[in-house]
Amino acid sequence: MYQFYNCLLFALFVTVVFDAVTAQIQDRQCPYGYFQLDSQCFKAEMSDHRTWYQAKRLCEDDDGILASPTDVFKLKEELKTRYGDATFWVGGTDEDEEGDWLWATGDRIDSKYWMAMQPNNCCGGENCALLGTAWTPPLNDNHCLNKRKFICQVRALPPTRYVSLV
Ligand SMILES: [Ca+2]
Ligand SMILES: [Ca+2]
Repeated sequence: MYQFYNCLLFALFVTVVFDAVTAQIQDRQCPYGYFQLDSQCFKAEMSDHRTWYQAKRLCEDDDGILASPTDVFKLKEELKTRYGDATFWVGGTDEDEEGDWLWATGDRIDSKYWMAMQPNNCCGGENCALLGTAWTPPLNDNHCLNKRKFICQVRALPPTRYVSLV
């Protein structure tokens, strides 16, 4: 009888640990430090101010891209909730052809995301997209060599279902 209870307790213990570990891994669809929006993962660099080019390279070093969200409004709201009013480099650029704005994914930037009177290619040329959480709509073109906060993006991974306890 004593052994039976020991077995039962052990089985219960294994079940609880297994569930806990599985739940943790299933929730973790984005790499550490990234938050999830739909099937995309984003990370805000709040203290590391960089030029657009440096930011792009740092995101690529992390196997990602400068943020090129499918829904800019949704990303803006999430960033505002998390960090308040701030501006960030995102992955849009018209460097290849003036006025032809593309995300890092190659998709065209929808004109509904630009602030009024933007993009204006001001002041000797602005070829990089800046997202402002206080702006509606949230995008403005800016000079690429300005040093700013930035947002990296990677793809969310499907949840891992198999967990080995040994
Ligand atoms: Ca431009
Ligand atoms: Ca501008």
